Amino acid sequence: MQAEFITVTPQYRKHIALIALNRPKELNALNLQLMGELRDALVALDEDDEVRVIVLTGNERAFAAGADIKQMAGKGAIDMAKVDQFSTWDKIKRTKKPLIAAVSGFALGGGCELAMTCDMIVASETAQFGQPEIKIGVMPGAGGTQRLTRAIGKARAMELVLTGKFISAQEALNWGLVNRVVPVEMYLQSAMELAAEIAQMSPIATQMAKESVNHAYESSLSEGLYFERKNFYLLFASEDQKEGMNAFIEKRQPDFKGK
Ligand code: DAK
Repeated sequence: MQAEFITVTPQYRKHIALIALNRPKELNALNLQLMGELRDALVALDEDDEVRVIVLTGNERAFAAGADIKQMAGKGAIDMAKVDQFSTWDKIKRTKKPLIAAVSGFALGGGCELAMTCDMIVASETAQFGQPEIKIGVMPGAGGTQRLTRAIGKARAMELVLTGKFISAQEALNWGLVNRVVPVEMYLQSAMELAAEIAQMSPIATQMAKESVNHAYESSLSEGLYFERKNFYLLFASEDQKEGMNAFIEKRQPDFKGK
């Protein structure tokens, strides 16, 4: 089915898919339909062997200005629970392939949370990040209090969540929220360059490495190390491991097949 609020280009570059959020008039506010389309696109791209890395972007003015306030305003707690948006967000979080957010303009509330759900963030120098939910009488609901705190530390996260203030791309870089900041005309290209570097690697290894790094959030150090070790051993069952190591020994570039 054709998506209305996102555009998906499975082979934007070799092995790299691009998803662009596309509700420009509403600053890409994340309504339920958009989130469903995004979830479905990520599931499909995860199953597509030609895709190794996914870049998620918005437009120059906004990555996403948050969940759709107009859609939520009249809802009660039970309405929210029935809609169960968490299952959609959980599915997005479980994307196996590396996911890079290319952010320009506003990344606020659910928009900031969506960027943080990605594995890396490339920001344009005009990007602004924030969790302004407090200003509309609520609080972050899609991981903001947890992921922001882990990314930038308690003191800074507390200030952003309790005041709702925005930070610039440069501050986000200084605080470790984003990977790099580039001029606005370069942000998508820069995200593509990072994606292309990763797309050259064994797709099996990148997915297991991603899974292992993410495990650091959810386990004790000893559990995390155990998890990492299992994935490490498992990679020795792949043809890509043989190819990668033999290519090194034979002084040539590896040709990874994802097998
Ligand atoms: N929702 C709906 N419409 C929005 C919107 C939003 N979040 N943000 C902007 N828009 C709309 C505006 O209403 C306006 O529409 P019209 O009036 O033209 O019809 C249009 O986009 C352009 O916005 P502005 O005219 O306001 O543009 P400005 O440049 O003056 O201001 C702004 C830009 C980003 C500072 C401002 O629009 C703004 O403050 N927007 C709201 C930011 C915000 O509060 N975001 C947090 C929303 S709460 C959950 C998952 C996630 C969430 C909750 C639960 N579960 C899994 C359960 C997330 C919650 C949130 O994100």
